[in-house]
Amino acid sequence: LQRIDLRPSFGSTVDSAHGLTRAVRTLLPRAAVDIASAAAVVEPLIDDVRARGAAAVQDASERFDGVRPPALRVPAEVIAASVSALRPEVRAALQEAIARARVGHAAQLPEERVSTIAPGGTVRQRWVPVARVGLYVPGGLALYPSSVVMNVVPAQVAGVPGIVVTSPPQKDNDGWPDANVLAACALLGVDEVYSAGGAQGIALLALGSLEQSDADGRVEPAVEPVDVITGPGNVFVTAAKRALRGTVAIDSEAGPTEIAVLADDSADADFVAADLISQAEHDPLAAAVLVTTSAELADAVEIAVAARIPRTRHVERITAALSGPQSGIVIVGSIDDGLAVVDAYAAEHLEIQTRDAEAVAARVRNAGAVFVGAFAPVSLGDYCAGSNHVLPTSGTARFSAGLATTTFLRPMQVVTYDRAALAGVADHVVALSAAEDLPAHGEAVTARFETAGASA
Ligand code: HSO
Ligand code: ZN
Repeated sequence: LQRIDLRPSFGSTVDSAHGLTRAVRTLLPRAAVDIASAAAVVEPLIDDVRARGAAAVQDASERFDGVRPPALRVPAEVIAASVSALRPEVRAALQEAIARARVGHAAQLPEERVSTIAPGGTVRQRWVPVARVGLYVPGGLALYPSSVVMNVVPAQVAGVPGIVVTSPPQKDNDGWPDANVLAACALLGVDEVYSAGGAQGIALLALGSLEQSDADGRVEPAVEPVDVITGPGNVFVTAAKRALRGTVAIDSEAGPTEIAVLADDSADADFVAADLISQAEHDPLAAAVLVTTSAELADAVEIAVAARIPRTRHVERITAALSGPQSGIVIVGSIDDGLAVVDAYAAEHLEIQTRDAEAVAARVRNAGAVFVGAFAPVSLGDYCAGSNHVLPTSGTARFSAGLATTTFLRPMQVVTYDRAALAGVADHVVALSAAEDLPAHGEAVTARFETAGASA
């Protein structure tokens, strides 16, 4: 872990009003992925799915995944068999994760409110779920049943009636998606699952497919397009989501995982070390950042990290992530300066391990999610805290949020005015319509008060 001492520059060359965000981006640069060059590859694939539907998806699976799924839609028996094959402790853990996430996400449901604008005139604020969402579950390094939970639960709590999952066919599972992913779908009550990955899987969700029969005369049922697509994927998946945005809504693009820890000298160095390592485990490009007021803690954390790494499994990935330019230990002169640094960094996950941790956490502005105190590690949030683990990366926590029930809800205003309420504001509508040279707008109001057409 590189050491960055910001104490000398704070207040003289940088602070939160003068270049701190830019300085932090330069000192701890996040990895960038080149999506643009994948766009040329995915466009013809999308066009093919648009023209030929399921057959095009199946052809692309054969070409890119090396296996042609027996059918696009995973049969109910295959999904049921995956649940039976699930190890009992994993099944129990998934069920607990689902139950806790349901509680945590129920609190995100916005209230329906009615505002009385004038006597007899109201605006009702409704929150309407989208009809259909598609969740993409990757099949490679980031094959996480827990992510199925984190994507499906908020959609269910929002009241989305149609929830669909697609995931790449696996050669070693007879061309069906990974068995744990199928089992997670079953435990969540999702029964519409497709064996399709990559850009073709995204195109299938966004564009749908008409009923068709394959070369053996087997009928592939129609697939209704979805309204929202969520879930991470490789560069081709991301390029396809970008290309189809507008046809559907998409979630924000997930970069490598990040953890920042804001700690003072009261923090337990071994806890901090374990937490930095836990997220470094995801990816050699993962970022792990400690911001601390204590040089002694920084030393102790480095010793604890060095002691822990050889005792864990993914040594190479972790070593690469912690020694990369995206990771490091930042020394600051005060908790106030530390807060300025973590706000400028805008981490996906931020832990507060300080005295008065709750009071410090309450002052954080930019983070995907905040974990308060010594006993709320990020890995708790990854699985069983009741919070969501799909969170904004790459500094996008400055302006965006993690997956939530509101991702799947749209505010819809419902306007109800009676005759008297309209009469009370008619002159103003007429005046504005005249000012915009749109007199028919005003006439739509005055028509209601002309004696011939007027009703009581
Ligand atoms: N930390 C990851 C989520 C995850 N961790 C899934 C384990 N499984 C991104 O927030
Ligand atoms: Zn994780």
